[in-house]
Amino acid sequence: MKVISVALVVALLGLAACAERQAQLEVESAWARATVRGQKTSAAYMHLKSAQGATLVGAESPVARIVELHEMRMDDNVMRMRAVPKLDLPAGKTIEFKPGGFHFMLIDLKQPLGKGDSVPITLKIEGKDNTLRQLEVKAEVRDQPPR
Ligand SMILES: [Cu+2]
Repeated sequence: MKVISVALVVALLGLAACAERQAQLEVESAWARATVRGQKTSAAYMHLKSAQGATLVGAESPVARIVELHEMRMDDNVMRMRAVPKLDLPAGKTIEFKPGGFHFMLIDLKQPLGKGDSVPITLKIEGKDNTLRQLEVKAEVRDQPPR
């Protein structure tokens, strides 16, 4: 009888760990580009990895009136930027937001972004179970990408 109850506890713990992992999104190297005087837009970058797979459906930040997901891509030898409504984060794959690629466009900044500041960005993540979660990320303000 004792063996069975131990096994049950282990199973329950395993289940809890699994649910936790599903909620989790790994975020690394989050940074936002410092602004110069009068600049009203900037961009933020980070690496995202979802263990179970999820969809990034939006973002917001107290420092900008609007935050959009953008993608830069070459189009007939011209670098173009376009807004993407949402972005799939396949299970276990690192998606890099970086200059020249995906970025969070910070539009209509309410304050200048000074080097060394920390900018909160709230990511809106839709899980495979269709639940919407919010995750706050702190992006370090820098004038160049972290190495
Ligand atoms: Cu952009």
